[in-house]
Amino acid sequence: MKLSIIIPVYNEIGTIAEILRRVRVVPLAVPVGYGPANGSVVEFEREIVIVDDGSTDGTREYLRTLENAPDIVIVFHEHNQGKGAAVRTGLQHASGDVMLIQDADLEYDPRDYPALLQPIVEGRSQVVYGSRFRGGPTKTMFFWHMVGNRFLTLVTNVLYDTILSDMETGYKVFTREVAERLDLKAPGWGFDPEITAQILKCGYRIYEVPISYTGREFEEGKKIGWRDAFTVLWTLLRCRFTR
Ligand SMILES: Nc1nc2c(ncn2[C@@H]2O[C@H](COP(=O)(O)OP(=O)(O)OP(=O)(O)O)[C@@H](O)[C@H]2O)c(=O)[nH]1
Ligand SMILES: [Mg+2]
Repeated sequence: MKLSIIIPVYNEIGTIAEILRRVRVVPLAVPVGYGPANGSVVEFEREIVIVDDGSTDGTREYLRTLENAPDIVIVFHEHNQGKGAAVRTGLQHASGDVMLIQDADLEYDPRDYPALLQPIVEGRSQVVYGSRFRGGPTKTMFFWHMVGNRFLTLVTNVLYDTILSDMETGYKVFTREVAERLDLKAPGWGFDPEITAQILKCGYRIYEVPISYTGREFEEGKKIGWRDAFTVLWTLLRCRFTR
């Protein structure tokens, strides 16, 4: 099986080389402890799909130096369009059986990949989210971000009748079958609610596994702000009440 690791990148010159190093070295052997293949190990081939979203800080020039790497596909957006647009471009260029979204900062840890892939290889789910709120090792960050995350996840649960603990997580993993049913349109921070809404409206149950999380500080480039919560809320409502 092949894993496509989709990395949307916008002005991450401080972290792009390190995240690529981490993504490339992490072992992708997933033990199967369930179902007919119990006892076997599934080895994933890896494909890294990087989408530069119009970076202006040198990230683009750095990525140009990697264009001939055999394990990497790189796509450049002429202008900045937002994370949602970057992921959509990434999905269009991905050839794997399973898709995994990986942010280009260092907040999420690729060592969680085997745990994220396990419910898929065991045939328990087509969609897995890594949750920062299910007891994994996490750096304790901002109180109001936690409140915002919990609130947006609660709204998702009420509107779509589910019990997620972390709708906004960066780690979203799904099969090609799911990817082919998506019709993503939100260019920016509407990405997470839109993909979650479409997955749930298709009738898939999302499997959650605990992941580790090392949030960055605003001085380190953290960009998300409280205004972005309104985009998320609006997207949740729009997707719930329109087709
Ligand atoms: N902020 C931002 N990120 C983008 C954009 N396009 C692609 N990305 C990438 O999407 C990923 C998520 O962005 P982040 O800024 O880390 O978003 P976040 O983790 O929700 O918030 P912060 O870490 O607080 O900034 C990163 O890999 C970005 O480089 C864009 O237009 N804006
Ligand atoms: Mg981030």
